[in-house]
Amino acid sequence: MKIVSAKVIVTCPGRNFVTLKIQTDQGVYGIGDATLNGRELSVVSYLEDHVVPCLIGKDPRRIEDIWQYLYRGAYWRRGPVTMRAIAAVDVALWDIKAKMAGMPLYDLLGGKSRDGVMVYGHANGADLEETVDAVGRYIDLGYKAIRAQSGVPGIEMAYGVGRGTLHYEPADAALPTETVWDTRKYLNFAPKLFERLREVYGPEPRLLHDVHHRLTPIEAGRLGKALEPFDLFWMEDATPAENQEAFRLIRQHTTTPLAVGEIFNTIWDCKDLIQNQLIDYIRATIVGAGGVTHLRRIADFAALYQVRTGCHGATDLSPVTMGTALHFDTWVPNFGIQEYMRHTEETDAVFPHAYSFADGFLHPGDAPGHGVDIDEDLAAKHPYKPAYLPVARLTDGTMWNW
Ligand code: KDG
Ligand code: MG
Repeated sequence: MKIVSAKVIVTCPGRNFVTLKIQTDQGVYGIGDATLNGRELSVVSYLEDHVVPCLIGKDPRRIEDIWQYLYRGAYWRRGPVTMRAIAAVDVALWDIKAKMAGMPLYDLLGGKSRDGVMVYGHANGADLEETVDAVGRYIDLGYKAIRAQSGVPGIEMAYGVGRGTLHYEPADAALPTETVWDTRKYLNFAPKLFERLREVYGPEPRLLHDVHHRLTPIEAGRLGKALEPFDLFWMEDATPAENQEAFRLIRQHTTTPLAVGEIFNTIWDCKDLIQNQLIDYIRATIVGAGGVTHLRRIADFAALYQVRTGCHGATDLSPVTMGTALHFDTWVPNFGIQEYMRHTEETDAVFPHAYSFADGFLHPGDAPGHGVDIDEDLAAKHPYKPAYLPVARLTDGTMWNW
């Protein structure tokens, strides 16, 4: 069996997506996601110029060998561009293998460990009361877990406040939007939001919050401690994680569970965090961390330390990543939760998929493979549009972490 072609498809049904379609000499094809929000074309070039030529003629059944070939063979290891390109190939190959086996991917991975994948949705509002109402709408939709983000008094464009109720798209302009950040105002406000949410909705809903890399370790420790009475499911990305040791300081000050890793590419980004038990949830996902082959390695390592998965699932992860993550989540023994930011109808139309939502859970469906396809004719009707993520500055103009 041989790979005969690998085509990179760029489409923008409301937002940009990069998709790889690998075709075999036996008529079976597989689909992988290679989207890197705000830097999409760098992965297109990496794939077209440097990966596709190496794939033609290879046996698509040798998933592990091809993964190692692309990872070790580049000599230049890791990084978001390389690892997304590897992920796209890997996912397309798992799709092909599962289709050939006539099995949904979760069966090939080892079978179902659960009946459904608990997801969390994104509730946000311009101010505290709007956010409280938004959380209520998610509860009405059946969600068991909800991430709450709110506008902060005195901060004009706080992270996580969207323009729609179900969709939130931060990559919003042809050049980066400049936002201003004020840590003191945020630290003063955030506990009030969760106090009010518990007052209104009681102890049952799982509540999550994303700090989006804005705090120093000691500030994060202080926030975690202040949030303890409100029983958060997790506090995410409390501080940047390039220095994994930074999380020790947060840990020393709070029992609020910690999640991190949506920007991690490999096991090396979280090795110390996991083996020193400095986190509770690892947020790496399929497209970001080298596909099923590598994410499985991260999850197995995390299981040794009782760290559970919490795959990133914002709208910039295409339905191909969402579908594949759901098969992974259905199998992985140390599953925690799955993020689910809904895609727009335009996006769903370009990527027909077998997964479905019911009562707070997603189900991957039983179609052979990962269950997600691409309608190439429709994709061609949505040409690429440059769109950047915002940047953040402190009130005195200093660059900060968005
Ligand atoms: O592309 C950036 C988004 O994926 C990110 O800002 C979303 O932090 C995010 C989350 O937790 O979903
Ligand atoms: Mg996040």
